Amino acid sequence: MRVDVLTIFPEMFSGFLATSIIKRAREQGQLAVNLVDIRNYARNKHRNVDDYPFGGGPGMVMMAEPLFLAVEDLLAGRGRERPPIILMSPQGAVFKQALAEELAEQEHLILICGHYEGIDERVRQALVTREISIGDYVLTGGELPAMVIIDAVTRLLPGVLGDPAGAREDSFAMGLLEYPQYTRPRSFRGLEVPEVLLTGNHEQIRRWRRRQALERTWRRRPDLLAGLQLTREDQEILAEIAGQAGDEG
Ligand code: 9D3
Repeated sequence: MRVDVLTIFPEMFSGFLATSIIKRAREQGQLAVNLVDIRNYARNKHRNVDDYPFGGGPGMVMMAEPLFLAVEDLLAGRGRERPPIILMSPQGAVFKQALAEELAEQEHLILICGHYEGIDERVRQALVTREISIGDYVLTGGELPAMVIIDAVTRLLPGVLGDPAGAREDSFAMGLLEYPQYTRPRSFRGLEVPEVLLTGNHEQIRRWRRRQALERTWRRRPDLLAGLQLTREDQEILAEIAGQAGDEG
């Protein structure tokens, strides 16, 4: 996958791109990230890419032209290809695992990181094909959200994670939070590993983990349970959990 990132702060990406799984994906040719400094497409000698809002009001607005020129440059000579042009924006749809999976199927993405108080509306009107937010909190710009998208999408690309089951079998893909995990030693500062995990009884271990995952999800993220197709066994376990929680008062 190729990802073009339009930003006025390309240096923010260097640590991210040079680390761990993202670094390896780039080295293995599964991911190519092209950072485009929007200022390279500014018109004036000060390289301004923002201006005062028509109608007055506080703050500055990111100008349309540098963004149009940058995207046109990226698409020049690439035939009929029309990659998604995604604006990172607090007004976008909230990013979810399902959208990460959808984006991972694309050959090419263009991500635009906004800044200042806003962006000229004509960018949305005539350039952008979708807008994504990463959640309901206020950041200073779209760079961290762009890295979140790249991170979530890259680990879904074929061959990026060693274990092909690993990418899809984790909690959000499965719809449940994860069960507790332990490694050596069995006893740490008086804190013991649950006995069942030491028995070697794989059926009992499977049931214990399923119960833990269900109980955690029920207590912490009941909203996730609502969207799931639960098996008969899951429904029985949940009834047990709800009964015990009722006893606890
Ligand atoms: C002072 C301007 N704000 C008025 C309420 C709007 C605003 C514009 C731009 C607030 C934050 C930002 C910068 N944030 C992003 O560009 C952004 C973002 C975010 O802040 N939270 C979650 N997801 C995203 S995606 C892009």
